[in-house]
Amino acid sequence: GLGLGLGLSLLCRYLQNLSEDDQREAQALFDKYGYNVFLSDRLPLDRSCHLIHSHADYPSALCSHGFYSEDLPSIGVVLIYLNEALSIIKRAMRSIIDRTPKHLLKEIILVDDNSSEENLKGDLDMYVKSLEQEDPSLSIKRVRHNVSYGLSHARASGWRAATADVVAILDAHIEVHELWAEPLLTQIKADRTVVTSPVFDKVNFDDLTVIPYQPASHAFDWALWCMYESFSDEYYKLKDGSLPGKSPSVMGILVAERKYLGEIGLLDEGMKVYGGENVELGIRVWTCGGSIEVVPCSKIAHIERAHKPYMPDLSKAMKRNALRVAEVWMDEYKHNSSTTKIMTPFLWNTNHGIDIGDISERKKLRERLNCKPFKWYLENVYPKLDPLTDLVAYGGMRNLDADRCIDQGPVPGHTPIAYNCYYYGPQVSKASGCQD
Ligand SMILES: *[C@@H]1O[C@H](CO)[C@@H](O)[C@H](O)[C@H]1NC(C)=O
Ligand SMILES: *[C@@H]1O[C@H](CO)[C@@H](O)[C@H](O)[C@H]1NC(C)=O
Ligand SMILES: *[C@@H]1O[C@H](CO)[C@@H](O)[C@H](O)[C@H]1NC(C)=O
Ligand SMILES: *[C@@H]1O[C@H](CO)[C@@H](O)[C@H](O)[C@H]1NC(C)=O
Ligand SMILES: [Mn+2]
Repeated sequence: GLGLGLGLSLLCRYLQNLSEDDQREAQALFDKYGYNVFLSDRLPLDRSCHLIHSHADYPSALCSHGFYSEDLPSIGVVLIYLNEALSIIKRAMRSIIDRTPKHLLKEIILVDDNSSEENLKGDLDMYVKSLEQEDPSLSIKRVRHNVSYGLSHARASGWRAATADVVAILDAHIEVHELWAEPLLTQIKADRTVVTSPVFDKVNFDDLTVIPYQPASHAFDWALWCMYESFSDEYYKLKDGSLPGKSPSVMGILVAERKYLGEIGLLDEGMKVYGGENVELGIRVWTCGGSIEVVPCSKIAHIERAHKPYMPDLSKAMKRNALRVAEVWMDEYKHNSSTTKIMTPFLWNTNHGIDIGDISERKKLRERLNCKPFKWYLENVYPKLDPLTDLVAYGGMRNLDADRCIDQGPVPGHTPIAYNCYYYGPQVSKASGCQD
């Protein structure tokens, strides 16, 4: 979408300062990965100075060293990737090792979803070896797929390789902040049925600087595309921004008790490529007896990529995955006629013609866990998802003369702007983007 215009001009300014050869190389790397690999390759792996943040505004002692017990569950960190840049994966691992207490970090599990990049073989092996020499007590496991199964399956196979009490399933284009794990582990120790998410800071794809984001809950629209939503009114009345807030879903990254995640059905591995798995998890956790929290004291910096390396057009897989969610979890809300209309931009109407695969196992799971209806979820967990019963129309708004659509402008402010019509993401909703 739209941060793109602004971002590319930043990238251009970065490129202008390079020699012509370097410019060509940097541009080619950017086109391939969707972020500035040329710069990443030249930044230190432990760039802690960029990541320090202050919780001085918070009234409670939360978010500070000394607040958290030493006696917390152990954590295993799963990093999934498909043709991610080597320096980005190394920096993620470096940050996890440097910023997770040694007695809590049991393992790091690298899940390669069939990358073709050669340097993710030998060169990454060498880096892993050097980390093992540095700390022989840390277990670094490798899972390599010889087929790209997509995000859900990759995350699940990382979970299967884990042995720690708690599993953190992360993207590989992240850097964790100091004190990222303790707040999450504290919540999970108190309640094993809580699935947690850190707050993401944004890492610009062009200059790789870290932009802090305000804590917010993770939600989604009727196209099951994720977006940020405010916490409940009750939450803000407590006037302590360091407190965990209830969230309808997760954006993608999640930290949960390992066995509990298995008990409630892990992830829908019938989903392909990308999208929808986070919404499915959100609805399932809440309706089947658990809960989800975004924990402001825990922060992870995450690169919002300019484009994703999986395939040129993600929308087909996203529709397919979203239809699986609707079929299994959304009861009458999936064929309610006006709801169907809402979903039409994404071909959610009755004749979508998409083969969504076998959902019988997921339906059985829902029955076995005796999960509450979707209506309960709407009323109790996510009342801000408006059923739009008096909806007149839904979709992009196009100026016929200029052939331009209303869209969300760049940060800060997201002031509406006119932009090429692509009828996707913020052009049809206020969605601002998912993790992946
Ligand atoms: C490019 O170089 C100019 C002059 O040295 C400097 O002011 C500017 O910040 C640089 N831009 C980037 C993006 O590095
Ligand atoms: C897996 O990787 C191999 C080698 O790069 C490639 O030929 C094959 O197409 C990939 N499979 C899938 C399903 O992506
Ligand atoms: C892929 O891996 C599976 C199990 O690890 C193995 O049985 C199969 O032969 C492999 N396929 C290819 C094409 O390498
Ligand atoms: C769906 O239909 C029911 C009646 O069958 C109606 O009460 C409800 O308002 C409709 N909901 C939506 C989302 O349109
Ligand atoms: Mn991501």
